[in-house]
Amino acid sequence: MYLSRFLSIHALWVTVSSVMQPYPLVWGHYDVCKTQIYTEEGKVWDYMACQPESTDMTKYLKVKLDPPDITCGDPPETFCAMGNPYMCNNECDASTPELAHPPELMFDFEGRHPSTFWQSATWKDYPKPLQVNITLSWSKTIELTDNIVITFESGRPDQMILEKSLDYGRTWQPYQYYATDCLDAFHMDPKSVKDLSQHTVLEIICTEEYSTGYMTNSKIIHFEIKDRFAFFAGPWLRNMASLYGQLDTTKKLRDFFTVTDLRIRLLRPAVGEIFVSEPHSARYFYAISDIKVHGRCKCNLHATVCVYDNSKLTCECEHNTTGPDCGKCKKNYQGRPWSPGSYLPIPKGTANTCIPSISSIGNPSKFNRIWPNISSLEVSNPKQVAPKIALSTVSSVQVANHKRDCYCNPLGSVHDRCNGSGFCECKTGTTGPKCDECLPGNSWHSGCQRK
Ligand SMILES: [Ca+2]
Repeated sequence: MYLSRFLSIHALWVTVSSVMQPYPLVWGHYDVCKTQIYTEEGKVWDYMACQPESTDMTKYLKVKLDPPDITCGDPPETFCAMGNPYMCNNECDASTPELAHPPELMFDFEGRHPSTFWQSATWKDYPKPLQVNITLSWSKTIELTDNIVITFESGRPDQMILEKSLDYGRTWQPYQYYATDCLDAFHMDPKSVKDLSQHTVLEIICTEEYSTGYMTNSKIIHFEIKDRFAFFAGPWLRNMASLYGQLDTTKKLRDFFTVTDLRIRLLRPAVGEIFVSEPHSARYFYAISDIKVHGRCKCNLHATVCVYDNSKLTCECEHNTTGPDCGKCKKNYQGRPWSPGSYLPIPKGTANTCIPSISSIGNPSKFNRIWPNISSLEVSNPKQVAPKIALSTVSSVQVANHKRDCYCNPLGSVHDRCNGSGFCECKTGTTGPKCDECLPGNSWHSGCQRK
């Protein structure tokens, strides 16, 4: 049975690695969860923080359009070519494969000519707005590791919002606004990601960079993940230790790059003129040839493998953790509270392994096998371990580990490590276990400042 399990994991790796597009500059460590090392006690496991490799996440998503019947071709209609409003004899017909433009063509292999693309119906109901929501769902928390790139086959929309959800689509937050005129469309001053800094990186901006409309050759819209990473890791993302340190201690920053769903809200197509030309609705529609989303399953630094089975992504949890995101300790391994792994110290991080529950330590041979460090530290003869002694043994190890590996947000905490009691000492106006949250009346600018 063990062999077949090994083979299935091995087979999975072969499959996964054959489709992976590595981004070595962005990530590259934390690819091993444990190794065997030799000590005086014999062979024992040495545990490390670990995460799945970054990959193309569009293979694992479900796409939903709203309104559901917004795709062109039912009934068949004609539309104008991109960039040429006078060439209007192109056809969309959902019942003819060569003339159909279904949503899956946003995620197929690109690189061929002509491109394959999804297309909406044209703006026949003008002046009623032509609006489409495209929702991408993973049913799993994922961490974005590279820019989201949307390639339009028509002009880029005049108004669009990219949104994210962290709770499987129940609530949504804007990620970025896009418009030809931010002030007019969203009452926001136009900004570029380059105007942001380490301290304003979480600000939601409206950009006019990607909306210069109808008659241009530019087709691409970015949501700039890498530029945001670069505020911490430098322009070529060389100082990853700095980014990892920040992600470790600042929950809001980590959450910013984490999603379960993305939603592209197309609010107004490219028109390229001040007034929309009503008789020419065949000029106005949305068409998208490609969407790129790179990321990894969020496994809380407790897994390197994420399995796609039955249309569902699940972490293959190590470190005695379990759950789709390795978000809790396995039964009988609740000897201390669950904790995510930590990127620190660089380069191996800290596994924060779940340890056997007190009640399960009554079986000394099991206890010794699973948690050898405790026996080597404290118990000279494991066969004589009584439950009462085991309790104090576990708690002393727990505190020692906690102190050694306990990091605080250096901007919000007096020291960058915990104090002797295992707590971060937060500066005035700052709170949270890592001192990365502001008390009411304060806001975050290089730490919490009074508003
Ligand atoms: Ca395509």
